Amino acid sequence: MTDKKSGYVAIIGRPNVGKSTLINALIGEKVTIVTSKPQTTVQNILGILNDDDSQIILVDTPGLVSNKQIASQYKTYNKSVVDALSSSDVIVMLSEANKWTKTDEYLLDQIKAQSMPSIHVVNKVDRFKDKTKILDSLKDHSHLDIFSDVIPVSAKYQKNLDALLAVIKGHLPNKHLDFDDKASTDQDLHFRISEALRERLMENLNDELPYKFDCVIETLEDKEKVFLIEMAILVNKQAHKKIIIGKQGQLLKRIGSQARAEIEKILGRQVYLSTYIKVVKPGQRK
Ligand SMILES: Nc1nc2c(ncn2[C@@H]2O[C@H](COP(=O)(O)OP(=O)(O)OP(=O)(O)O)[C@@H](O)[C@H]2O)c(=O)[nH]1
Ligand SMILES: [Mg+2]
Repeated sequence: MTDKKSGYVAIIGRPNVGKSTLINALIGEKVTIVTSKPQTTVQNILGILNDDDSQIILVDTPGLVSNKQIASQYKTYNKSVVDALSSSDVIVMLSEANKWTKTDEYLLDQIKAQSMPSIHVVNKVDRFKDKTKILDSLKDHSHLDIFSDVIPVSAKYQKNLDALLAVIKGHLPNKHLDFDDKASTDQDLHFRISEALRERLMENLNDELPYKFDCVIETLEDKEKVFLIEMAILVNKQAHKKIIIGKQGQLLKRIGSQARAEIEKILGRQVYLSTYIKVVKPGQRK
């Protein structure tokens, strides 16, 4: 295989700024889940973008949280971000248009500690009519000097993404490819399927519940024309089971049919999905 421009690009930012949306938009395929709730991504996920002269490996990371008294769960999230930073060729820091927080400051400190090229992407510009004001407001931040470029985009509406790709490519070295040039992600199908169900559960549940379950594939049978899939949703409490099932089973039915549609897109085939809920003590979860 001949050398191409290739390398790892860590996409980092606060929870909910649109990191996963950006990766899916750049790749043109949904490789990582997106919800309206913070802390959707819980581990690093690779999205791989191949074209004639490059292989860009985008590293989706959990949203970074800066609070010192963070729960142990968030510590592992932050560790994933640090891992991604230290093993990347380029850093892309995502922030939200017209919103700069203490966590963004904290992220800057993390980036300053690294020596690789970094790009600041300002996302969700579609929310504001006057685009010039967005960049003007950033000029107040002296941090701008650590970035090679500042690029306003809308990941959701796919605006200005070509400009971002051109800048990323400009920073990548020539090397042998780490992945097949047809690959779009490093995740196996089982993981992607369980993530699809987790996404639909998170989006449909309120309050604390979006974070209190696991999704497990019990069976997956390839019947040539269709896939038969049975999945378990593991919860700690009977009360959570009741909420997820909903009145007359309506909520679970809706989640199941949304998840089925997502899984059909991943597998490219018709899917029969059945889901059930299992109450297990936390220690008994796999
Ligand atoms: N208006 C607008 N909304 C966006 C844009 N990009 C992402 N969103 C929305 O922002 C929310 C969070 O998007 P995600 O891609 O899950 O954000 P994330 O940074 O990966 O979040 P975590 O994984 O929780 O850290 C979703 O509701 C997206 O639809 C954008 O460009 N414009
Ligand atoms: Mg995410």
